[in-house]
Amino acid sequence: MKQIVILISGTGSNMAALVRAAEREDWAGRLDARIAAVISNRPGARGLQTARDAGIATAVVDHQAFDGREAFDAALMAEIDRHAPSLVLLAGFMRILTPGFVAHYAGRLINIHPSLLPAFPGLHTHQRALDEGCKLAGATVHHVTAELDHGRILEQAAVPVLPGDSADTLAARVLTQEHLIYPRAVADLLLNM
Ligand code: NHR
Ligand code: GAR
Repeated sequence: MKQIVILISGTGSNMAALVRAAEREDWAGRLDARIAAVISNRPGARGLQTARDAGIATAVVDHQAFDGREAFDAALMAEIDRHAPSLVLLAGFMRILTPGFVAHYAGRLINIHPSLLPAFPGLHTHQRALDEGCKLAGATVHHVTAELDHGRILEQAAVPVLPGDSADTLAARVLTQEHLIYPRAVADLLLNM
């Protein structure tokens, strides 16, 4: 059985969607792997409790306890590699990773980003889409490379921007689609590994 490690920083709703897909009995949409661990860089991340409730091992590697990105990434790598994962999935993970980290997981490091890449890499995507007057927004599942939010695209979903949207209402609409495309993209990847 292939192993997956998921990195989070907050709520972990995408992580929970991936866990549900791995628990599915029916073949359709099933994620054929075991979620070996959920790791957060924030000790207070709500997703840690969600993962524990699902019986999944959790760990915290607090970036604030390290002197610089290289040291943090080295500790994070050590924690991940205990599980010998086939895939490492960023799911609302909020720390930029060093080129060394990305190279170590080349081809097996995946992210979900809340915009229709290549539009709006980086942070505050929903407010930026509203400010530009975008009529469509969405999310992208992509390979992680050293250049932020620039790796090859695996899946995308678009949603309409509606009159009266705030960044929060738009984010919620995008998030419902994230929960569909992330498990699907990972399931497809696993079938071809
Ligand atoms: N690392 C690399 N090398 N490449 C990518 O494509 C990455 C990545 C790390 C995270 C997710 C991401 C996103 O989907 C991601 C993609 C955090 C920041 C950021 O600026 C930007 C993009 C993403 C995640 N983080 C600040 C930092 O200094 C901290 C912000 C905070 O803690 O709230 O690392 O958009
Ligand atoms: C999701 O919308 C995800 O795409 C986004 O944060 C949210 C996390 O929600 N990721 C980023 O903004 C990365 N910079 P979740 O914790 O409930 O999955």
